[in-house]
Amino acid sequence: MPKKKRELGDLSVDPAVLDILSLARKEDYETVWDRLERQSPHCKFGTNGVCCRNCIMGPCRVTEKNPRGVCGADAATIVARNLIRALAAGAAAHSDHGRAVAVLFNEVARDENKEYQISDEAKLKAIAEKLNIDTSQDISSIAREVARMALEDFGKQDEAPLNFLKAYAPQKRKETWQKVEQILFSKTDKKMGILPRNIDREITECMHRTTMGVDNQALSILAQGVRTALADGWGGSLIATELQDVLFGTPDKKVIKANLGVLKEDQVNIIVHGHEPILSEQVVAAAMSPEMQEKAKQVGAKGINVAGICCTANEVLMRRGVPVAGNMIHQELAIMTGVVEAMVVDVQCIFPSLGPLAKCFHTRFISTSDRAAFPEAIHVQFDEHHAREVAQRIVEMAIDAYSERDPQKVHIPKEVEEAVVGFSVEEIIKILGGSPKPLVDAILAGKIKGVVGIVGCNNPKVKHDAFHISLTRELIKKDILVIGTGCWAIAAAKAGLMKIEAQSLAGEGLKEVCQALDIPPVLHMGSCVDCSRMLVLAGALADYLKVDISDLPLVGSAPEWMTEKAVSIGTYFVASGVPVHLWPMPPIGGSEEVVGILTEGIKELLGGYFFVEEDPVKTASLMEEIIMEKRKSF
Ligand code: CUV
Ligand code: SF4
Repeated sequence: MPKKKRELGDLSVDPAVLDILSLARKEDYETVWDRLERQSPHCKFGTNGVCCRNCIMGPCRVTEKNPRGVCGADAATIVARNLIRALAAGAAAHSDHGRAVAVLFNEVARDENKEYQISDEAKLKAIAEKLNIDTSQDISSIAREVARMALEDFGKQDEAPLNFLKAYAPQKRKETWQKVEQILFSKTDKKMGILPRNIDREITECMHRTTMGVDNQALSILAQGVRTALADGWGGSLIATELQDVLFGTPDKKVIKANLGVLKEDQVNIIVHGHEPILSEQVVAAAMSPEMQEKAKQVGAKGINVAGICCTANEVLMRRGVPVAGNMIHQELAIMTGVVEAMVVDVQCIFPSLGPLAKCFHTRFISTSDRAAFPEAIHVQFDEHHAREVAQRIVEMAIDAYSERDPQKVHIPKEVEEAVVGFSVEEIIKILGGSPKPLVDAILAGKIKGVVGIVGCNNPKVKHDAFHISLTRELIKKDILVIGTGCWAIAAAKAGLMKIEAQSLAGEGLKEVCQALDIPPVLHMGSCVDCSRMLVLAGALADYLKVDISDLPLVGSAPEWMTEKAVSIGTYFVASGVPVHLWPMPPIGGSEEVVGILTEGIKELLGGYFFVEEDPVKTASLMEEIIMEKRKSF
C-alpha cells in the first residue's frame, strides 16, 4: 500500500511550485518530496547524531542503556565528531570552489590564461591594499602578489593565521579570537587553537582528529570545528568572492526577474545550476553571442534564454542580471516544464535524480566538472583553458535539442516577480554615499533596529520558502533590515520582497531609510560563498564604531537549511560574534554536552551562539529581543 501523500498546499508557498507539482502527480514524475516520504520516518540515531561509523569495530549507536561505542566513545564525542565532519565537508565545498578561483586568477595574472581577464582593477587594488601589497606597481604585478597570498592560504605550513583573515577581520574580533585561545589553554591545559592557519590543513585536521582514537573530548573537537569554519568564512569563501569580483566584476544594483515564469516557450532555454561562475559566466556569454543567437533562429527559436538555479543563479544574476528560475527545490520542477533544452551543472546541491528525469524529456542534462559525475548525464568536460569553446559546444547542444521539444509536454507556470539585486558591500557603501556612516546613524537613531542576515537552502522537510518568507516579512515589519544570500535570497526575490514596492511592507523607520536610499528593505548579497560579504559588512561596521562584531545588533539565520555547507556558515557567523538561528534542529540532540556548548558555553567565549526555533513569528520576536538587548550597550 503506497503511503498517503502530503497535501500539495503543505509542500510549498510558491504557486509555481504547486502548479508543477500537480502536473507531476498527474504524470507520475518523481520529486524530492516523494523520496522524502519514502525515507520517512528517519532513523532516530542519525537524527540525534549518535550513530558512529568512523571505524569498523562499529558501526555503533549509543543509547542511555548502552552509552559507549566499542572503542569507548560516549555520546558527546560521537555527536561532536559527526558535527565537525559535516562542517569540514561544507568548508571543503566552499573552499575548493575558492581554490579553483584562486588557481585561475593566478594563471590570468601570469598571462597563462587568455579566456578570462581582470575585469575590476579597482577591486583588485582594494584587495591588495588590505593585504598590504604595494599598489603603485603595475596591475599584473599586483595581481600576481594577491594570487600568491591567496594560494598561500591553501598551502602554507606555519602557525600564523590566514593572510586573508588577518587582512579582512575587524581588529577587535582578532583580539577576541586570541583571547579565547588563551582562555581555553589556561582552563584546560591543552592547546585549543581557533585561528585558522591553512584552509586545507584545518579540514584535514578535522578528519584526523575524528578518526578512531584521536580527539575524544567534545570541547576540543568543537574548537577545531570553529577553526575550520573560520578558515571557510574568512578564507575559502572570502577568497572565492573577492577574486570572482576581480575576474567577473563586482555586483551593482540591477533589476532581475525570478521564478519559473522566466522560461520562454519560443526560445532555447538553458539552465545553469550549481555554484561556480567560472563555468556559468562563459555559458551566459556564449549564449548571448550574435553567432549563437543566429543559430537558434535557424532552428525556429526566437533566441536563447539563460536562467539560473541555486547559487550559480545568484552569481550570474548579481553580475549579469540573468533571470533566476528558482531555488534548490526548483531543479526537478524546471525540467518538468518541458521547455528546458539543457540543464548545465557543475558542483554542489545538484540532485542525482536529474539524469533519469531529463530522460523523460528532450532535456540534455550536462555535467561539466571533473569533480562531479551523475547517472545518465552527458559529460562535457569543462576546461578553463578552452572555456569559450566548451561553452559554445554546450550552447550548440541546447540549440540542437530545441527541435525535439514535445509541445504536448510544455507547461510553464506564469509566475514571475521582479527583484532589485546586486548588493555587494561596495555597492551598499556607494549607495550610502561612500561610508557606513548613514547606516550606522540610522541604527543609532533606532530607525533601523538592527540587521538580520538570512542564508541558505531549502529542505523538503520544511514547507518550501514558507519560513524564509514569513520570517523576512516579520522582521522588516519590526524595522529590522534583512540581508542575505543563497536560496533564501531566491525565495525573497520570488515573493516580491526585493521589489522597491516592498518598502510598504516595512515598519516606518526602515521604510523611511529605504525610500531615501531607493533600495528594497531586503537586500540580495549573492551566493553562499558571498556570505563572506556579510562578514565583511559586519566587520566594516565594527571597525567604523571601533567595537567588536558581537557588540552590534546583528543576528543570523538558516531557517530551511540542509547542506553541510550551512553547518560551516552558521559556525563561522557564531565564531565571528553573531547569534545564529537554525531550523531544522541539527543532528546534535543526542548529547546535552554538545548542545550546551553550542547554545550557551560558546556565548561567553565568542559572543555568538546557536538557537533553534520552529515558528517564524516566534523566531522574529526572539531576534528582536536579542537586537534590543544588544542596542542597550551599543
Ligand atoms: Ni550554495 S547550499 S541549497 S545552493 S543555499 Fe541553496 Fe546555495 Fe543551500 Fe545549495
Ligand atoms: Fe564505534 Fe568507536 Fe569505531 Fe565509532 S570509532 S564506530 S564509536 S568503535
